[in-house]
Amino acid sequence: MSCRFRTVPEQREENRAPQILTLSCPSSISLNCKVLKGPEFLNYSMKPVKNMGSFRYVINHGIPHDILSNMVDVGRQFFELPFEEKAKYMSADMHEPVRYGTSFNQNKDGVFCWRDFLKLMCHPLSDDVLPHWPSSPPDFRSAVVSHSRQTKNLYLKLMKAILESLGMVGTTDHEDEDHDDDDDVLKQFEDGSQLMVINCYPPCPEPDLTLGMPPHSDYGFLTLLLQDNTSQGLQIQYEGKWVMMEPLPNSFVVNIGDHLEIFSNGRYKSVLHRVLVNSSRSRISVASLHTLPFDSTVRPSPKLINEENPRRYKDTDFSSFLEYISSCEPKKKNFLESRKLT
Ligand SMILES: O=C(O)CCC(=O)C(=O)O
Repeated sequence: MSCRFRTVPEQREENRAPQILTLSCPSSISLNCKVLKGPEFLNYSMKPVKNMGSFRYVINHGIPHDILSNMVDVGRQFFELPFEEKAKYMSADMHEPVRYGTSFNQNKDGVFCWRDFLKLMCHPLSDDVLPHWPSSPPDFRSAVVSHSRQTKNLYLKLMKAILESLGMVGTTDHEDEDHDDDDDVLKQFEDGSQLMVINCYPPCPEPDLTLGMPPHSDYGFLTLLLQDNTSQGLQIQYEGKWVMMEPLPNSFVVNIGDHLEIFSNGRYKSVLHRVLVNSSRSRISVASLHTLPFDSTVRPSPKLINEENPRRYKDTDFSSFLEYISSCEPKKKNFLESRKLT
């Protein structure tokens, strides 16, 4: 076991067996079949808001398989390093661009979760940050840089389609139309921030008594989550039940985050999710979290506010989020709740 803080709690916080519903046919978007050309994606992307709970996989995304498998491999190798080597990256300061830690929020969690993590700021990636990334295993940095570039591109494609579905940029079906304003909208996403979180859930002797991560939603616009192919763990809440998100080969789970819910004035809903652990093998996942530049204000787009749809959320930014999670134990969607206008 990699981290020194671990003991299994006497009972899981939600003291009951999880309700598990496994989807045999997950909702997914194939980027191969012109789904990103406006209307088809519009149907797909609005569907979750109406009746699916806002979750899906992305398959056929075009990212080479070896980039994904290298990413999982270097992540696993990092967590297999001696504790003293990993401990070099430990910090209680949430602002550190590279941070190794345990649990969900080790400064505040009353009961620790069965998880170790490494967080890396990937965009902007200034020259002074990269030398602080782990240099072991030897191909760690190159694998993470390749993965982060590819996931950033995929995120931008998905965001463009989501903006089309919200009527905020023109659809790619009408190439002859003037799309100058669209470039300004898209630019803020291109310049946006990206954080990579590599998670390791070691085998747990009493998996029914703990969680890898408690129920939470992510702060950003979208999270692209890569799961290793060997074991399941991620569950998403759908109609009050926990749905197991099976690891599909070469896929990403796309989780809608709080910032997209706020920006879309509630048309997209952020996804509550949690992670179960198991007793037989460690599980690796790699979450790539994307939002606007760190110093930007996130607010409901004025284009989506009118008499019928009044503004539903307050302004927010990344530093208020960090302040919030530094000052209290994060629970479920409590940060998002704090941004809601009553
Ligand atoms: O490990 C997983 O499957 C999910 C990780 C996650 O929820 C996160 O990093 O925010």
